[in-house]
Order: sequence, then structure tokens, then C-alpha cells
Amino acid sequence: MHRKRIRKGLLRIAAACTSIIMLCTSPLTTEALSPDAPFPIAWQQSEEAGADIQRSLYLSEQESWCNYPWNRGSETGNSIGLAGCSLLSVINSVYYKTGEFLNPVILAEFALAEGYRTPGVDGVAISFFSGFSDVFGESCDTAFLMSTSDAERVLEHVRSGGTSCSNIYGHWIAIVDYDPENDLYLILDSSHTSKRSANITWTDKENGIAWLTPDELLETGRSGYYGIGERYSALFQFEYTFSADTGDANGNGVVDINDANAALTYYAGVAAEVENNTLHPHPEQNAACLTAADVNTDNAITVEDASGILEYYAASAAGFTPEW
Ligand SMILES: [Ca+2]
Ligand SMILES: [Ca+2]
Repeated sequence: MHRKRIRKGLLRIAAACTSIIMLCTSPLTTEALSPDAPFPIAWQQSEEAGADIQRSLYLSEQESWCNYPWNRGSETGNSIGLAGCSLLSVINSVYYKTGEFLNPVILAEFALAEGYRTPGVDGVAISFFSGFSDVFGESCDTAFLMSTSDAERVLEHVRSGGTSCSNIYGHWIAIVDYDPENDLYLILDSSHTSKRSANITWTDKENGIAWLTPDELLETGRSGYYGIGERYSALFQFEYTFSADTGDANGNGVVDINDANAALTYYAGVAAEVENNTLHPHPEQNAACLTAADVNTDNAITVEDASGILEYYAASAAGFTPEW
């Protein structure tokens, strides 16, 4: 009886936390990412490149960003779709490494408000990348490391697990991974319909995915090609490492009240038949989180699991070593 009352109390706390967390959730990110989204993916910047198709398929609650006005000074008619490649290079880096989708409109507004979008400069002023990190970095486990025009340094950074937002001639791309077996680098290109795209071999052109050789990337930047040599790159590093042991419903490596909240929210989502109801925005990692959240292993995520996670957390916090 006593135990039942504690359980009830804990659930009430969890329900309260759910409301609080939902109120505090940053508008920078969207949670309704379809588990069917391909991975990797380079989110596209314009309608022509298929941004709205990707969005309607995989980001059902996200507003369209393509035509969002993004003018410099007295300019008119410019938009994220036409000029937002710098923003998308950050968004694609963060999504690849953490599964967090950053809202392009919020980043565009931030760049305008903070003066990173200035007449005479294509895209953003280079200080945007560190400015982004200062304001949003912590919430998405992302940190600006340095800027460089040394292309060898950029590739070394990618080999060590970081990403680069790199300026190529007239465009920004993200370089996010390295394949040591084939000595190739994964680029995410937010505008796969540009003319230059005829000059490389694609893995998944529609979704902006290509693995390039070091020679292709190291060449001095020139029109129509993907060389980053003697151009500007912003290097980012990531705190995020995914793990999802039992109870760790959100996959961040610790079992705490947020996991109980995640399990409850998921349970409520199932009951309400919410579309794209997921525990983790990263399609491959969502499955691991679903297993981790089902702490009583009955193949369903319910209030019982949330309650079990809370009990486990409460016992750990009290200095015990609980078992599942
Ligand atoms: Ca967790
Ligand atoms: Ca269960």
C-alpha cells in the first residue's frame, strides 16, 4: 500500500515534469522527426532541391524555410532557399552527429538579429559560426573549435571525429565523416541541384550525400568544384555520444527523471496516435531507445516503465545500487 502511494506520488511528479519540460523546450529544435528519415541526409535549402519534399516526409511539424526572407540591408527578395547554405551546413553537421534538427528559420533570425547577415557578404559573416556556438551550442552538444583556411587541418579534424562547415566556391557544405578503408570524406550538400553537382560522384544525390576523395577537397577552391583549399572552414566538435542501456530512454548515457518523462511522453503519444512518435530523433538510435525504455521487457512502453525508471533513479539518487 505504502509502495503504491509512493509510486502514485512519483508519477504525479513525472507528469508535472512533463508539462514543465514541454513548456521549456527550446523552439530551436523539432521533435517530430520521422523514424523513416534516411540516414545520412543533407537537409536541402530550396524548393528546387527538394527541401519541402524532405520536410513533408520526415519533419511533419516543421514550418517551411525555403521562402523565409533573408535579406542583407535594403536588399529584397533574398531567402533561406537562395542564400541559406551557411545555415544548412551547421544544421546538417549537428544533425549528423547528434540527431538534433535545428530549425533553419530560428538560425536565420538569429543571424539577422545579431548582424551576421551583412551587405557585401554572401551567406553569413564568418563570426556567425562561433556566435551560433555561444548561444545554441550547449543545447545541442556542439562547440565551435576554430576557423581555418588550412584544408589539411580541416580533413585532420574530420578524421578525429569533428565536422567542418566549409566554404567552397559560392557555397557552404558540411564535411562530417571519414572512411579510412577507402580514404573518402562524407560531404553533406544542401543544394544538390547546383551546376557544380555534375562534377562529383554521388552516393544519394537527392539527399545531398557524397563521399569525396582528399584530392577533390584539398584543391584550391574554384568555380564549379568542391575544393576547400584557401577558403574558410569552421570546425565544430561534439560532446554527444549515444548510449542507451536499460532505463536510458533518451539515450544520453544517464538514467534520470528525463528518461521517465520521455517514456511517459512516448506512452501518451501512442495513446493519442501521434504521428512520428519517437524517443530519439535519430532514426537508427530510436530503436535502441525503445528497447531501453521498456524496462519490464513486455514489448510495450507504458506507465509501468516510467514508474520503474523513476524508482531506479530515486534509489540511485539515495545512494543505493538498484537493479532492474
Ligand atoms: Ca537518459
Ligand atoms: Ca514495458
